[in-house]
Amino acid sequence: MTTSPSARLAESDFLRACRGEPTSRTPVWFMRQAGRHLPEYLKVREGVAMLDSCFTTDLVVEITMQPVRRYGVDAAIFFSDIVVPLKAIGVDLDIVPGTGPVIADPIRRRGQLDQLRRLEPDDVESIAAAARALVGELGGTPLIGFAGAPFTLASYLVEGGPSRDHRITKQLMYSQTGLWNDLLERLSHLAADFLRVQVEAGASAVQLFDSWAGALSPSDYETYVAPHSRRVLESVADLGVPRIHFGVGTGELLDQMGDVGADVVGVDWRVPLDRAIEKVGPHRSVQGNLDPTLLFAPADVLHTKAAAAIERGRGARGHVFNLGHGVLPQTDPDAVKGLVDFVHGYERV
Ligand code: 1CP
Repeated sequence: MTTSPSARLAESDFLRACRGEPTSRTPVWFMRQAGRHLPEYLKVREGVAMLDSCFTTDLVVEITMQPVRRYGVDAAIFFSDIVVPLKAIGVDLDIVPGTGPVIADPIRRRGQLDQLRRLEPDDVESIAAAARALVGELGGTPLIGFAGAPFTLASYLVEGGPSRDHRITKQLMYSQTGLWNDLLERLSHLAADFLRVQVEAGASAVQLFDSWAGALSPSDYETYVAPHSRRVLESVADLGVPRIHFGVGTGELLDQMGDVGADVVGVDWRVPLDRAIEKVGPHRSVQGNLDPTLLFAPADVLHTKAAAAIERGRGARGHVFNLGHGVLPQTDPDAVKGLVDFVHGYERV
């Protein structure tokens, strides 16, 4: 019996696990599965600036497909960056090799908020075109669209670049709470608009990256961040696709990150998955959570840990296997391939 790509897509193990339905095997994909650890990525990126590549339809399609072809992962993640929608509305920023996003004029005053306007479809037409082309190429493999959550975007905008302690961001949050809320509200609309563009172009799940939310106490998360992340996730609820919500070091926040409107909660490697499942509760799936540095360990160590994660994940409504954060640039692609094959071949006990 032949089935159409859209039927195969709806019944894919990845989407089934996100919805909490039984799967034939544990689905697996990796955050940062595209990118610098792949020689074919480095080749196509030669001489092309990171942000230029994100707005070039053919490159987005090619780079998104690379890990799917090489690894046979159960989902593709759209090749882009969390700062792309900011660039698309005209914020003066760049992604500097070896550093990350750098903002020309960090946002710390009310007068600077007006530049954070709503995203119009025309701003990201080359990106939507890439998503449409990808859905055709991917067939039964789901495409995950993503955006940066308001807090994590705000951290880059306020600090001016990557930060270890988010000091200036939190200073603004505590001392100018009205400005903070207006900033995060604008960023929540931007994130929601960007997710909508990707889903309307064919993405069948979304992930909201609040990578740096783990820098917050549960009470500060609730007061200063949760209402804004909730606005993002609630405003894409009508699209009917699973919403994944992930942050690093968020062991104490997992329940709150689920409660703002996630169907799947991403878990980093610091929390055993069974403990994470208890915190997340029975109504949401989980994603994770191997330490990315295990890809540098001997295969027997890597596989023992992967098996433990799969077994712990059985207590969840659904489990999508992933790392606890992104693939590191020095990772050997053969180790990644070995892990995908191990997860796919694992017979649950
Ligand atoms: O020239 C290059 O190759 C630059 C490296 C690079 C790449 C490949 C950056 C700069 N971004 C990306 C792509 C990217 N960014 C993807 C798609 C690739 C994939 O997942 O397969 C995704 C999902 C992101 C999302 C992203 N960007 C996040 C959230 C995920 C996470 O890792 O927590 C964050 C925080 C960023 C900011 C960013 N962009 C780039 C870097 C080096 C950073 C982090 C800087 C920092 O430490 O603060």
